[in-house]
Amino acid sequence: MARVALVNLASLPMAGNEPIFPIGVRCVQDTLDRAGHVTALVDFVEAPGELASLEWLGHDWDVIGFTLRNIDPIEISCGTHVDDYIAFVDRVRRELDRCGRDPVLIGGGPGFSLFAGVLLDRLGLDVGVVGPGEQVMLEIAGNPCAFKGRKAVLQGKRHAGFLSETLSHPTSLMGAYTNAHRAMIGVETRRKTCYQGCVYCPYAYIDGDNAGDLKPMDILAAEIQGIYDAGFRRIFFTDGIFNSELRYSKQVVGLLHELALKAMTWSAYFTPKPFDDEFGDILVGSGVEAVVVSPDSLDDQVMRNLGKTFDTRHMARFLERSRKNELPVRVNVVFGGPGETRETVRNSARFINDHLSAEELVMHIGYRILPSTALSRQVGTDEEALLYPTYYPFDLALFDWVLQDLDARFISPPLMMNLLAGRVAARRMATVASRPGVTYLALATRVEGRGSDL
Ligand code: B12
Ligand code: SF4
Repeated sequence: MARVALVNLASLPMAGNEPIFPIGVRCVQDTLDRAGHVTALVDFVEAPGELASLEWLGHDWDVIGFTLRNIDPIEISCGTHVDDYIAFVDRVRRELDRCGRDPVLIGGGPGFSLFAGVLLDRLGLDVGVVGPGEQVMLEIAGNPCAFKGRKAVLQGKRHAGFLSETLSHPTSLMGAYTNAHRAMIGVETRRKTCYQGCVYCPYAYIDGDNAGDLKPMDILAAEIQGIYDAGFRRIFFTDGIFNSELRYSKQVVGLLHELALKAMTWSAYFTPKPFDDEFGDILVGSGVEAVVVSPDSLDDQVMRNLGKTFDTRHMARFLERSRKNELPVRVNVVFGGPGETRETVRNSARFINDHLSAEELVMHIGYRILPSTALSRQVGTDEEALLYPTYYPFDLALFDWVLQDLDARFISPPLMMNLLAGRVAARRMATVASRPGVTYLALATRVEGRGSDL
């Protein structure tokens, strides 16, 4: 039996961070608890005082695990969370040294997984875990000494308990997060890597080989009921694509109808294909808050370049179906992908102007390049170089083109602020040449004045 502290670094007060319920690290904790280990989850939303006091370090932990959800802040122009993580873990290490303690230090979580190699080193950890953490953490807790000083990145493994164990969360942690304005909690329905291959997307890498496990309906029902009873009224299903397997997605939506939880709403990332009439019908009255799709461009060539397996015809059909059923829709568009030109911006803007209302468009400029993606291979950059926000090369005139081409109804004050912040951030970034003819924008250095106060 080991003593394991799990620290939710996503709950640190950081510029551009809005902590959300830490479901990933809760999965890990739940598995360790079931195996009889003694655990504590240190969360600074639940217990803000623990940040200054570090009282939790007063116990003799065998293992301390840090979960890093996001590397990038919500508004990417705010910079990066990396410096804050480094400063905090340094502080923890100094305190451990002072007390003469030397537990095994582990890193994990989706953001960590992306940069496991470089973060293992910069945070000074013993082991880093890529992908699902339950099984590796069981191995580590089973024999902590064997992992001390290992300096290795381990690949997460399939966790069979996903199919049989109902995840229920501690009341005080749930209470801390239901207090947030319109609090939303993540719910996992599947452990399955996305079948599409978008060039910028690292999900297949982060999720690892998850064997395609689909959570049984009775377990899902119990989890959703528990969340509801704790006071949450908004769910986000965390799948890469919620409706990639229509049959199963229909069962999940059917379950929500059956549960009929008053005022409960939900959302997820959807794809316009597969999306049939029956699915459109079943979504009606299920509490779906927004059917979020990410064509990212609405120019067929750029969509192909991005690796999308659908085109503007599918988008038009999806919108038609949604209108028929009066479903609320959100369409994510990111200008500045591979092959974006003056003409392709015009094409996307034309589709947007013809098909969308102002509140249906969510728009950004610039593709943040992440490691282990086709985009990172295209520009020839490695994990280390990408740690600080780094963008696929795009023409800075994009900001003007978008403003010229979109109808006035899309140009709201928040959008203008967003574009302005993006433009300022882009100007602040260095233009880096990666290989002949390829340059990209990178926030390449430590952000001034940040990361020292945690
Ligand atoms: C669902 C999701 C969302 C939902 C979250 C809904 C909710 N309330 O939970 C929404 C849409 C709101 C969202 C928003 C954002 N997201 Co998001 N999101 C995801 C997604 C698709 C799934 C995350 C998830 O919950 N998975 C299910 C849980 C159970 O798995 P998990 O957290 O990975 O945990 C497992 C392992 O990581 C590991 N593990 C976790 N902790 C630990 C600890 C230790 C010690 C160990 C060993 C292992 C371990 O074990 C767990 C169980 O197997 C991921 C992509 C992905 N495929 O992971 C992006 C992802 C996490 N998001 C990302 C980002 C950037 C964001 C935003 C900042 C985007 C933005 N600019 O607004 C915001 C930030 C939100 C916030 N306030 O923090 C990035 C983070 C990396 C980065 N670039 O910084 C990801 C990886 C996507 C990407 N682009 O690469 N997101
Ligand atoms: S569809 Fe979504 S989850 Fe799948 S590869 Fe593309 S961006 Fe990633």
